[in-house]
Amino acid sequence: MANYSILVLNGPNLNMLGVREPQIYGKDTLLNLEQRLLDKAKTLGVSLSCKQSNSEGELVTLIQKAYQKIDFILINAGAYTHTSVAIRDALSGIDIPFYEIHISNVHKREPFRHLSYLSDIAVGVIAGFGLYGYELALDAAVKYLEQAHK
Ligand code: CA2
Repeated sequence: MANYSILVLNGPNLNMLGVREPQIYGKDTLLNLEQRLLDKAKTLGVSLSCKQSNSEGELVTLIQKAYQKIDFILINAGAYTHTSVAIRDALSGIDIPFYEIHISNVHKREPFRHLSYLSDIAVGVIAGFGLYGYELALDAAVKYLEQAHK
């Protein structure tokens, strides 16, 4: 298998995982989640890097830097999902397949969370599986890449 590179990008406030609102986002910290994903990536034989930023511009820069370096992106853009044309443009400009991830089921929350600027250009969307959604997404990304490069 080729050594695929996968980038996990987390947006604003996700650095607060495990610190506040455990009833919505769970008790696990971002650091724990990233470590679990790194371990899983090792088992799957892929390279993984994890980044988080609270800033829209920095997320755009991180997406741009992935150009021609990263094979797949797993992104939870947090609240920017519902507002950011800039993140959408960055993702559509680099031609890297991505999954949109949400910890909560955004569709059973406030109506403003039902709109996503990313869903229609994503390969897939995962929402409502808690932090396990990232692991599902990592498995699915590897399957996607294997299939695409057959
Ligand atoms: O469900 C998700 O993953 C969201 O992307 C999370 C965003 C929210 O704005 C989206 O509508 C859905 C919010 C992230 C906030 O993360 C926190 C984590 C722990 C404590 C406080 C905030």
